[in-house]
Amino acid sequence: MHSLDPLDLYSIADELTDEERMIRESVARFVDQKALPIIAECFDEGRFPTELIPEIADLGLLGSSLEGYGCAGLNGVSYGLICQELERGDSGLRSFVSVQSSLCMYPIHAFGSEEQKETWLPKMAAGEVIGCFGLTEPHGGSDPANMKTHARRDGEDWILNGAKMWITNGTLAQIAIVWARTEDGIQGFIVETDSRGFEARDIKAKMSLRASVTSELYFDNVRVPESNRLPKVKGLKGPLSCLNQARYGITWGPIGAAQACLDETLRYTADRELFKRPLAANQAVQLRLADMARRITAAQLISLRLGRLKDAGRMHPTQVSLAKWNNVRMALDIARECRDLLGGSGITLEYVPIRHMLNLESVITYEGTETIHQLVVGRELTGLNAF
Ligand code: TGC
Ligand code: FAD
Repeated sequence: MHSLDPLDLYSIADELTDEERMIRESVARFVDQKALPIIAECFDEGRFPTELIPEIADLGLLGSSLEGYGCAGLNGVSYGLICQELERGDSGLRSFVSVQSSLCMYPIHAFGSEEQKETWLPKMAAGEVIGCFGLTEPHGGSDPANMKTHARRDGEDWILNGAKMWITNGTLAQIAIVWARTEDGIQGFIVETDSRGFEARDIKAKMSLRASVTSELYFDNVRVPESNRLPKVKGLKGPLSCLNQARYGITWGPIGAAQACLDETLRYTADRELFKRPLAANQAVQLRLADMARRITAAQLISLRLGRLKDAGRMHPTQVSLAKWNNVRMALDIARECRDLLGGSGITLEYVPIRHMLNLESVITYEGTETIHQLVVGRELTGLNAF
């Protein structure tokens, strides 16, 4: 009966190059064989599967779109497909790779000295050094311009004081990219996490992104050498440029989460018989499934177009905002619908929707909340800043 792939109704796969298709397939294989068998248990136990890091690195997924320094130098669409397949497994896996690649390796590559690049990037690509990215502070993440963490010059060093909140990979990391206020504006520092005065504590009792490490960072007179300051950027555009990269990947990731939910729900509603017919044979159910396919297709087309714009050097931050808003909202709504269509079974970790649904509650908040992205689009349309 099927002539189209239900998870790819518009044959997006045909629009990919051979290399892009091969990358997607190799990450999909890794997710199917290595991640899916353990991820529900990791979520239940509230632990990130660190045992997968070496294979993630061997596949070239860390800093995959950077050139040189042991990185794979792939294009933007390939990075998007990597995010999509990882998030088909779990948002925590994609988060790990987003933070390492877009929020830690990217700023070193874009804003670091040659010495910083040579010191850190090859080890980060190999998964031997893990990074975290400290922008958000406890008093309000949406408004990073109101940052309190500060660094003052002391001879050849800087002295860092303050705190960061909700930091992915915080207690796993050997280095933290920390954004701090200085006399000369906001600047970025590579803070080695074994420095005196640095402390990272895990945030417990999370109901979302349970297979991911989320931490608080504290800096109590941490001494950072001038050689660890990122020399090539000043101001909020430094961290916001990193966010453009990560948010771009996040437009793809939730497509994978939504596909996983729809895939399982198609099988479940075909097998389950109620009122003497398969659940999927009801019009009210098919309307819901069709709507999911419609929204996934629209998201796929948006991300592919965005990726091609990125690879042509023409991606605009407002386009990223629209795509992040649309695609995360799409996936969260679909995960909730699928959870419902699975009835009571939908509340267990035996099926994927509730895990994706809970994860996506974080994804819609981090990297700019849904409202922030709506306001970015509003500002573009009207020329009026409503923040
Ligand atoms: P605004 O006054 O508009 O701009 C300040 C400076 O930044 C420049 N800029 C950008 N540069 C690059 N990319 C962008 N997207 C940029 N947006 C603005 C701008 O040109 C200006 O530069 P200059 O040279 O003139 O000084 O900034 P604003 O203060 O009005 O802020 C606007 C707003 C609200 C959009 C921004 O503050 C924002 O995006 N807030 C949300 C913060 C956020 O997304 N935090 C995310 C933290 S990291 C995270 O969540 C990681 S989760 C990781 C995971 O696990 O996957
Ligand atoms: P707030 O900024 O306090 O926002 C609260 C509510 O107010 C939201 O609904 C928001 O949309 C709304 N709001 C804000 N401003 C306006 C306005 N002008 N008009 C209308 N409504 C508004 N940060 C990092 O730096 N590094 C990380 O690695 C990282 N990882 C994270 C991992 C997880 C699991 C989570 C949950 C968060 C992570 N974050 C990270 C932080 C994340 O970026 C912030 O949570 C996010 O930016 C929102 O900040 P906030 O939580 O302080 O909410």
